[in-house]
Amino acid sequence: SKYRSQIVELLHHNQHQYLSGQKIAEQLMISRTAVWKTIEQMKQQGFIIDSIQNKGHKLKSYPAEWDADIIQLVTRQSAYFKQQYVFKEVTSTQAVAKEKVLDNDRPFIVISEVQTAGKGRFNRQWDSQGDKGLWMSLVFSDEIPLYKITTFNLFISLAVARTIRSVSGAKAEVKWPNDIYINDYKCCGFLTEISGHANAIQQIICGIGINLNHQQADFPAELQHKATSIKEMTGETVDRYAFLDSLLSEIEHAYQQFLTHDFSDIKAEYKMYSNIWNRSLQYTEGTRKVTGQAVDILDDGRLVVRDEAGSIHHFISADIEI
Ligand code: BTX
Repeated sequence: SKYRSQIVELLHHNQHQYLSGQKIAEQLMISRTAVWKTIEQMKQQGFIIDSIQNKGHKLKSYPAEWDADIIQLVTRQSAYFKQQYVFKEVTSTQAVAKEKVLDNDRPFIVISEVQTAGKGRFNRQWDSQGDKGLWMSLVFSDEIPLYKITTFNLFISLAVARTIRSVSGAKAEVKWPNDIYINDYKCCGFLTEISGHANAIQQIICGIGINLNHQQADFPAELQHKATSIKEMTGETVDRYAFLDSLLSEIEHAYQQFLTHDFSDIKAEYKMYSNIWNRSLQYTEGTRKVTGQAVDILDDGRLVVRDEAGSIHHFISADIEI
């Protein structure tokens, strides 16, 4: 129904009270039958709406699947992202975003319920089942000098960790350069790709996968011992729309910081959120393998590791075995 998004909005903003069909009809200047039909249809789509005769309708909960109208209400608050594409199923939101970048030079968001071929770094697979997590690609569109890009992931990962902590209370930690862990289990990964020319970056396409409401048994066997979700760690179901809302505002804030500040300005906080200090870990970058302890992060984002023999190594984006 073409009134759906308006009715969703009215119910969304009046969740503490019943709205009569008459009132909705008057506000939208449509018939009461149209209101009733739309609400019936929404119920079939998974909205829980309490409808009481002579009182009206009250929204109790949202559909388990991502709903484009609600996402639009959330993203409308965004000062930066002005467009969003919501899908039930795609191969990968990152692939879709890269296609859309070709004829869209404004910032936008791609979200999908399911990804049939979710990608990690180096073409690894990202497990992205429906109704469990947030699988999203964000396209940032500004001219950015090349030298800055090595710190982008650090700003964004801090934003994701802050969001998880504030929404759920779980002690999310960043694993340099682009994962989020809770209690040494991975709950989020992201993947940053860029387009531009020799002097500047024009678009950043950042794919983020966050495990929200999986139970441990939902993960495939090979992830059982390394993956987790926020719900698994806190015992509480994450409201995906509230999470998305907070995440977008943290990310926008972090992105503005990234544009106007240096990594050195957030380095102390980043280091406090980081889970790699004071432990011996294995670092792999290309064919280079080093076992040692991380000792610092440089202002350009590179990680400094001291190996067991005492030699110092610098990494730009190593894989770290936890
Ligand atoms: P990564 O290469 O650091 O991590 C991939 C590795 O993480 C896999 O090899 C596997 O061991 C493990 N893994 C796979 N799925 C999960 C999961 N759901 N939870 C925890 N661990 C897992 C990290 O790559 C970047 C991932 C980005 C995913 C987003 S989702 C939206 C966007 N679209 C897309 O195709 N990718 C990005």
